[in-house]
Amino acid sequence: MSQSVIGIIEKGVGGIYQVNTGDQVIECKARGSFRKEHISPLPGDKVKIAIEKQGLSVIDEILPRKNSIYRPQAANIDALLIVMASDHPTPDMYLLDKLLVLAEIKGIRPIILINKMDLDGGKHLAKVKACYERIGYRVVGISATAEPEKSRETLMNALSDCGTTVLTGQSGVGKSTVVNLILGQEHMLRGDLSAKIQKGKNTTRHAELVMTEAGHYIVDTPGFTNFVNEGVFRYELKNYYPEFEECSHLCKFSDCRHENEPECAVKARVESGEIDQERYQRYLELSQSLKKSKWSE
Ligand SMILES: Nc1nc2c(ncn2[C@@H]2O[C@H](COP(=O)(O)OP(=O)(O)OP(=O)(O)O)[C@@H](O)[C@H]2O)c(=O)[nH]1
Ligand SMILES: [Mg+2]
Ligand SMILES: [Zn+2]
Repeated sequence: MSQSVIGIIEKGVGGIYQVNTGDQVIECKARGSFRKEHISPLPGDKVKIAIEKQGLSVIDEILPRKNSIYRPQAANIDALLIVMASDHPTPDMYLLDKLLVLAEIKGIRPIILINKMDLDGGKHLAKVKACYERIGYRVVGISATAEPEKSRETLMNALSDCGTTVLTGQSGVGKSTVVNLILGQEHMLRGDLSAKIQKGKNTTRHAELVMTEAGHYIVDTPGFTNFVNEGVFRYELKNYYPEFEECSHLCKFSDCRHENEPECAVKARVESGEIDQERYQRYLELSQSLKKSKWSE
């Protein structure tokens, strides 16, 4: 007889899943029929497993998911920590807006983290705050390497009420530095070691949940260049901009896309400066790019 328990998948590589049941981490394989049903367990999934005394334990059931994302592949995400550098690399505001849309679609709370403040004395942070705090987003600034202690404290505060948090953003902005700062020296050493072992292997799609001191999970993601617009249709893109939602009921047409329509309240606010012009321009650009994609309706 096997014993049945509930746990959370922390990692899955090559069909072997590490499931944390609260008092131990158990290696499991997935029940054979998942494949036929085109379901694959993801890190972050809450699962029911059958513990086997001999051989691998088995994931029998995946409990309902709150959400799931594609890059990294993970489920039940509470917060998306969107990391940007003040400089090096040059901030990609278009990517920031796309990631905010992704968070809105998936029902994940976004937090914008500006790192490397030591490089510009906080100028970029001030610019991002001016645009994004006004529309309801949380923006925090740190210098992970220049002021590690202060930065750690800021991060701990920002993440104190977040459950599972995924870090995302361009390559080189400091995501892994931030993860190491949160987790401390021990993880860093382990991380370096496994990075050496993994060298040459493609590990980008394998998310790993790592538990913090506070008992939350944190997930690092290697930087990426091509972004996947997950499930956003062009006609609904506008719904994911909080500043548009505030006034879209004043547009002449109820299905106004705020592009070329007459008597558009959003455009009026862009002209008066109440809505950030540059972010609006990026919205138009994103809408155009969706026209060419499979999400073109
Ligand atoms: N000046 C400065 N450099 C920093 C800061 N934080 C991180 N860095 C440096 O930025 C570089 C990139 O940091 P990583 O943590 O590897 O960046 P990443 O986002 O994980 O990059 P990918 O894994 O490629 O996506 C490293 O050389 C860090 O030492 C900071 O606050 N200030
Ligand atoms: Mg990294
Ligand atoms: Zn409009």
